[in-house]
Amino acid sequence: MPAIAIIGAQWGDEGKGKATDLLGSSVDYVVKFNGGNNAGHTVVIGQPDGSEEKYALHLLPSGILTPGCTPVIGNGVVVDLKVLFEEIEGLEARGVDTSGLVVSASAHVIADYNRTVDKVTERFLGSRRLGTTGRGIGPTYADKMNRIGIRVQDIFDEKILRQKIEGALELKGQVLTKIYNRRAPSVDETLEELLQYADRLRPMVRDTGLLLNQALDRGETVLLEAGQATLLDVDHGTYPFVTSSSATAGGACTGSGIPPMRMDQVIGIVKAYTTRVGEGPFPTELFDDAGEHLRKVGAEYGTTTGRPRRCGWYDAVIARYAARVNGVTDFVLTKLDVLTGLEQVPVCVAYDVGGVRHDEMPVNQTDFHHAVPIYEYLPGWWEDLSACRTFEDLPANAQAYVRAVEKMSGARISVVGVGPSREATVVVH
Ligand code: 2SA
Ligand code: GDP
Ligand code: MG
Repeated sequence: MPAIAIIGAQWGDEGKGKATDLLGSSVDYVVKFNGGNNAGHTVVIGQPDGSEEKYALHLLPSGILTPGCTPVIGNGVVVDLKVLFEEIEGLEARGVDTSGLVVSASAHVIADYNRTVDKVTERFLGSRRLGTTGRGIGPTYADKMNRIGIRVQDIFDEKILRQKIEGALELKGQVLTKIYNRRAPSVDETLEELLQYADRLRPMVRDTGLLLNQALDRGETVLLEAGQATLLDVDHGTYPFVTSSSATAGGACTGSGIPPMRMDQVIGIVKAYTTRVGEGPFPTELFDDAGEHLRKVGAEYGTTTGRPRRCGWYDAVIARYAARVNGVTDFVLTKLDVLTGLEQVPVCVAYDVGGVRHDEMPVNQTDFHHAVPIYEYLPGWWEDLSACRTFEDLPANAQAYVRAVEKMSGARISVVGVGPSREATVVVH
């Protein structure tokens, strides 16, 4: 399987980090193709002494934890250089070899003024805020589209870098001072902030599109790891309550330089219930004890910001939509263990919008805001699933839940997660 994309099928935090890590040992390259340090991917690795090591990755691809696998930051990513080196140092201090990391010369760089613009925009918007992670992601992608962005390759040419910063600050400086009443950094301040990383960054930088296509030519395997998820995708998500990048399978191509026809498999990661962090519509959201139960048992707190995640029941309309938008070939259904101990497990099969049944995602955003879930109730189970390793190990009602959800979701479920660690995984045949 030469090129495989791993995609979030809901609003993120489905367990993409664990899924990437699971496949990591059989792939040659793991590529992050969108987003930046807004992502939080958790990988839990069992140690020979029985203890567990937990890693939270933000900017680096999860493949960095797999010896022999080359981690790649693709052209579709926005890179905060300070965070990049902090994350590298943090992993090195824990004994992880990060020397194989490759960074695209065409990835964009998050400048100090864009972190400020992100945070003050949120404050300025007040009740209309998006609930961003405040990492400067949106303003940096806006600069990219506005053609005033700074790319990794610019860091190695001081004259060009200065010109780019001057160009960007002509606009950003006005926004910061005139609209937000903030001090804009000087050109020299931003220049100095970025140039300090040039020498350390230089050996990592490559034409990653060429590197990855040559790897595929040799028959090597490339895994493309999405940040965020389908419903947060700037085109296909719940706009404007989205992130600013292409988090879907199409984005895996544009964000890496691998053409669509070379993509062999698209794995959708989907949680056995739903969560969302930040603002925006969420039809199956729970505001009662059941939601609190999912948050507590599922440890649903932001990996990057620590924010409590909003929790709700499984939404098959969304899963079907993700299957369609991404061309999902296989789903990994994560966190089934979290549903243990419920008398009945509701699953949303369609929406009621003003008395009209919708089996597909309403194209009109206002309709989605008013969507009321139509539930089917599946019988629950009480057994602890964490030691299950085969589908047959799962209690009958958990098996039935997986099969029912599979039928509604538009693609086969190939793997089920029953705990955070690599080992807590059931392969479904
Ligand atoms: P941004 O910062 O511009 O990308 O925010 C825009 C929206 O995208 C959401 N977003 C996320 N949603 C889920 N998980 C994310 N990563 C972290 C995690 C989040 C955290 O793994 O838990 O720690 O809070 C992520 N990144 C961006 C964000 O909530 C906005 O709705
Ligand atoms: P990502 O952003 O999609 O990589 O997901 P996060 O790492 O932000 O959040 C997923 C959380 O669920 C992490 O804490 C994982 O360790 C954990 N996790 C992943 N799969 C499972 C599972 O099958 N069961 C349980 N209980 N936890 C899981
Ligand atoms: Mg996450």
